[in-house]
Amino acid sequence: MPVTTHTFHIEGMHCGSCSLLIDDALEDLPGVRSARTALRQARTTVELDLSQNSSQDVVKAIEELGYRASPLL
Ligand SMILES: [Cu+2]
Repeated sequence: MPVTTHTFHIEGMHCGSCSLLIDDALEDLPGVRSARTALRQARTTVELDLSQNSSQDVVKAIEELGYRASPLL
């Protein structure tokens, strides 16, 4: 399955460490090719192979770190 780009809104980030923490956690997920988290925009953009993972798994991984996440269309 091709890699597609997904964007998520994130609530609860306070500093650059928050966005780096999220980048690292998402890049450890199977199927995630890259993650770019933007503190100021309160969002993350993930390149995801949907044959290996779903956008719901990305939300779950972010929420396990203590942030709130929701997919943006
Ligand atoms: Cu922080």
